[in-house]
Amino acid sequence: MARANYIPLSTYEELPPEEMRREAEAFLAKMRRRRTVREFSDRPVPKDVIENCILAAGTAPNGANRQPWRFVMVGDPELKSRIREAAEEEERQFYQEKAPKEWLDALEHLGTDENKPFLEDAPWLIVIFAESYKVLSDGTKAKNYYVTESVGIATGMLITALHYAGLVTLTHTPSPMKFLNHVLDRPDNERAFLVLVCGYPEEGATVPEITKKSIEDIAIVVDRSE
Ligand code: IYR
Repeated sequence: MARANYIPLSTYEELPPEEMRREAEAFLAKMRRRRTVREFSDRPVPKDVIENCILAAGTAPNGANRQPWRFVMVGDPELKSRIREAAEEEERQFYQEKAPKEWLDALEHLGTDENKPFLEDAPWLIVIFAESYKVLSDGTKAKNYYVTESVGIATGMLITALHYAGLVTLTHTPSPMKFLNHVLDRPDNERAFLVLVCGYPEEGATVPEITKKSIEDIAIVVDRSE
């Protein structure tokens, strides 16, 4: 492939240390307000808001700039019902047969089960597909790189963008997810990565009282000794 033309980095903005500190603190405060929500209102959310959040996700760093993601925005009630039905079938098997006891024990405090009404209640389901390989116009396959990492980063940015827009999300991972290819008519080179349920919280929605790990628990500092 021809080498890209290199242009000056004109979009970068350096911040004075005080502002840098303020921005980092403000961002943390905003992110600490994000909660995964399982009870959704059916209030509509404009499509252009979701599209802009998806465009923000599409700025994610990724392997060889292949941008190996597809975001299917499902707002059609009929399709949402079909997704709910198929997901609940998979989930019934998960909760009643397949899941090892250790996994069920780990989930118990969240109170999740096979019932997924949010798949119909929420105005949008964003089904994220990872493009495992690209099919060229002559039908040959071209490998994509770091697909899971790339799609994972983009998904994190999408969740952040939707939170910034004043919406709530639920990362839903029915397993297995192959049914989503059939229901949404996606080709074989795409595999469903996760379903991001998105909208307004139901009035009176509750969330589990849980804590996040401290800086000591999640960061290891390797620095020059002072
Ligand atoms: N996919 C199932 C189970 C589930 C698994 C994990 I790990 C969670 O953090 C939450 C749920 C479900 O959606 O119910």
